[in-house]
Amino acid sequence: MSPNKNTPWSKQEFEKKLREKEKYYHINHEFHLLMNSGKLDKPAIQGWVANRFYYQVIIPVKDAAIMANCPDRDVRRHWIQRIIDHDGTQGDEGGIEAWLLLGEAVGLPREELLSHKHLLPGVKFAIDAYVNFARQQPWEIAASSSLTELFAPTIHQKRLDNWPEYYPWIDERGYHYFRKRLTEARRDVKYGLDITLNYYKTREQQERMLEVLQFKLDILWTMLDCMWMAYVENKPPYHNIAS
Ligand code: AHQ
Repeated sequence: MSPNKNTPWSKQEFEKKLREKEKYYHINHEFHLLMNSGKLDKPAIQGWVANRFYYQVIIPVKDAAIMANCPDRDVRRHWIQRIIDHDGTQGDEGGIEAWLLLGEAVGLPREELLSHKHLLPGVKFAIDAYVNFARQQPWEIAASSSLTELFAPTIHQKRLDNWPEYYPWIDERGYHYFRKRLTEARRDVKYGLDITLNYYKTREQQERMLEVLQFKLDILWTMLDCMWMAYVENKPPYHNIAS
């Protein structure tokens, strides 16, 4: 351990501090605990797929914002792959298309996802906070906020393991997205971690990075808080207001 609170952490210590944030990852949110134990009903699964669609379409916009702020050609050559992974390219329709297939697999037509008619206001606010953060922060800080994906492979694997058993009504063609992310997330994390461990030099900067990661963890957690109110408590915004 570094001797005092002003000494920068070694790269190993810094990475350990980042990974210690895993307990705050949204896999531990009660919405995901219900989901991964088969206790969500169909409207709740559909609501989650529809609301997460806004996150999926915003990710490439967020990554383009990072690239727009990044003057380093080599970094952009790496980072552009994230946009291609979601927007697709000739011969690979990409993650947004795969999520639309997930929508159809849970019984939601493409138009319903594309219209964002199910998007909850609080989910939109949380996700818009992420893309605005990426637009306004130095590219290295915005890039490091993607490191919640340190914990993502487990969450995709859990869905692949649990959903077929608990939600047999879901067409298995919808699972392509989760399989795709298992490898893409691991590749993205390697590069994102390299940028992060090399960019934050002083102890103060390293402590700031832990706050940046907590900000992104808060975004993911808050999204599920909104979905809990709407799909578990059945109390979406204005549920008690006579129309
Ligand atoms: O499907 C996800 C994805 O493409 C990304 C990109 C990355 C980022 O740039 O912030 N984060 C992320 C995540 C995806 N899926 C989430 C999930 O629970 O399925 C996890 C999320 C993340 O951990 O940030």
